[in-house]
Formats: sequence, structure tokens, C-alpha cells
Amino acid sequence: MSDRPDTLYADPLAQVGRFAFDKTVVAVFPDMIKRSVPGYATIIQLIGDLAERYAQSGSRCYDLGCSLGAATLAMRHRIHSADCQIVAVDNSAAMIERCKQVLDADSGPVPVELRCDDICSTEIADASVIVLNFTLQFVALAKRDALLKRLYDALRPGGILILSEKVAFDDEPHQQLMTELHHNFKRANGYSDLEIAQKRSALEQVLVPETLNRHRERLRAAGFSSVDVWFQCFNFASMIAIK
Ligand code: GEK
Repeated sequence: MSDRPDTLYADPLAQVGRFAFDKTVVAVFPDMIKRSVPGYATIIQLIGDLAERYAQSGSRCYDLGCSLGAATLAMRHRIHSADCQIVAVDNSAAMIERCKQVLDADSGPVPVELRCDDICSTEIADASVIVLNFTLQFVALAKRDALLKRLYDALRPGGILILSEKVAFDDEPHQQLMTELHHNFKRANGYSDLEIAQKRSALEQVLVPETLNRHRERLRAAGFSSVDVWFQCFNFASMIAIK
């Protein structure tokens, strides 16, 4: 996977536009996500572990908002159940185009169907594993309840949803502390204060985080019986929900 350094926000911009998953972002995406999301590599590796454990024979495993297919690859190399298929979906044509090259260069044994589609309307059925790795945060708030209900309905009994998100906190001092620790993480990874500020402004109203309690409520309302956090670093968390 290409790993060009992310310098998209390094120079002062007269006007910071809305963040979009276009060709410029795709070109630097592996570097951007690794330097911006604490725990990203660990979460990807553990998605492989969870897929190995929960994938059911003859079922589908979904990577929703797959970007360049990191979670898809992790699952592809760990699933041993017979006749599984991975379905990787993203609505950015630029992401899908590059993801196809990444997957073509990989010889993992599980077949992958790659779809350029909106996860809110794409067909999802007969699933044993569904991954939403930092994707729900980009879906309009008004659409999140219906999407999660649909994912619950598409899962087989015993199936798992892995939901990773940037999260918000009700307690203002704690929110402030987590934001500062996250910005320190980005600084330690070579981003300047200008880059951090411009990226933050680009993501305003594009990436909308919710509290862990709100996520728990939504997952329970969708029908999931077992819901909890399995990974957290600052304001980045991953939850497991089991049907
Ligand atoms: C990873 N999961 O590397 N339908 C389809 N795709 C969408 C939608 C939607 N409605 N909204 C956003 N996306 C990946 C990382 S990145 C996270 C996921 C980040 C896609 C969007 O095009 C982008 O590729 C991805 O979700 C979010 O494990 O950049 O912080």
C-alpha cells in the first residue's frame, strides 16, 4: 500500500474547504489515518482476530466504509470458516479505485466483493461479521438509527458488529483533556499546530462524534443483547455488539 506522507494541510489555506475522501486524500490515506487515529494499527489487527472467531461458514463479512481495505485484508487472512465472502463497501469512487489495486495485489484466500455504494442503502444480508471502522461518524445523524437496525437485522444469531468511532464526552473538562491528548498524539507524529487546526476545521460538521452512551443506547435499541467497549485510547474507541 502506498504510504505518501500527508502534507494536505501543511501550508496555510486561504479558505479551508469541507473534508472529502477524494483523490488527494486517497494518495496519503494510510499515512494520514496512522498518524491521526491512536490505536488504529492495533484495532485493525484485532479485527482479524475477531473475524477469525466470529465468521460463520457460508456467511458474509462486511467492511462498511472500507477505504483502502485495511480491515478487509485483516479479515481475509484470518477467516478459516468455509465458504465465507467479504463484502467491502465505500461510497468514494477514488477510494474504491485504489482499494481494488490493493486487493488485486493481495493473494488472501477469501473472495472479496468490492462495491462503490452508500452503506445506508447497499444490500446487507446473511452476515456473521460487520465492521464499521471509523465510518459511522461520517453518516448523517438522522440516518444512524435506521442503519444500525438494518445491520442488526442482517446479522445471523451469534454474529458480531465491530463499531469504532471518534467519541465525544458530556463532561466538558474531560472532553478538553481528551482533545488535548489527541492533539499531542498528532504533534508527536509530526503534524504542526497549523495542520491540526486546518484539518479540524475541514472536519467540522463532516465527522460528527457522539458519546459512548449514545452508541450503547442505539445498539441496544437496534436489538443487540451484548454491547461493550473493547478498546479505547483518548477520544477513539471501538465497541463490540453481539446479536
Ligand atoms: C479503515 N474503515 O481503514 N457509505 C459508504 N462509505 C462511506 C460513507 C457512506 N455513507 N460515509 C463515509 N464513507 C477504514 C477507515 S475512513 C475513516 C474508514 C477516516 C467512507 C469514506 O469514503 C471513507 O473511505 C470511510 O468511510 C471513512 O479501517 O478517514 O477517519
